[in-house]
Amino acid sequence: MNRILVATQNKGKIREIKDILKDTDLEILTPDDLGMSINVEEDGKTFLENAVKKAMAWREATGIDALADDSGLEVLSLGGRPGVRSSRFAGDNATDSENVDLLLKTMEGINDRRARFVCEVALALVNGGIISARGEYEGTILRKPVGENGFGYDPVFLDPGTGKTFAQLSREEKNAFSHRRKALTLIKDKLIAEGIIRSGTKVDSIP
Ligand code: ITT
Repeated sequence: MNRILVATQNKGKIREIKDILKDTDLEILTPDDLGMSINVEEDGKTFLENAVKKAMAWREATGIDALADDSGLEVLSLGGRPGVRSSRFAGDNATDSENVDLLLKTMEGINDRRARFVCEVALALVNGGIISARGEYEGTILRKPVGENGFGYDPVFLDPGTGKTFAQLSREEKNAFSHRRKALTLIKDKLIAEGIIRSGTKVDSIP
């Protein structure tokens, strides 16, 4: 295995995943590189179901090992919402800022601001195998957006470790410990353990 398709149409995710996997010997392709776009209905009840569904759909469409990421924000006081609906919280074609605005409005008057990002990554191999891994990262939700970097809910997600929102961190800083970093590091470990990528490929440990 020397090339994989990063099966997402979210440019923010592509930038982060490429950055996190850059220390491996994998050649990374994107849907844009193939001039392809497919619509996969994300009707799963869990991040894992949706990640597997997306990875399998892209593997079938391209014949290439496909890695999909299904992720989102779970707010404790909202019973885990927006959860699997994170990208569509404010409607099917909602922008990041519309989703953030609705989240802040929904949380007006709520003092328990605890939340976590969840990232479930699934790799659908052409040989039929599926490998998956999950990463989580806990923080709190601010009352207004701060910072310009990242994507999605990053401007309102305060990292307790650095005291900054994810949108105030550089991509390298966020990628050093994020939910996505944790999930992808576990995937890399599994691929090496199963002999799917060459040993000697650099594997970073989870901080
Ligand atoms: P693909 O299905 O093509 O991968 P998508 O954006 O629709 O793209 P998801 O269904 O997994 O992907 O939705 C993920 C949403 O969760 C994303 O649009 C953000 O709103 C939010 N999200 C996930 N990871 C995030 C992160 O690291 N920082 C901020 N928001 C994030």
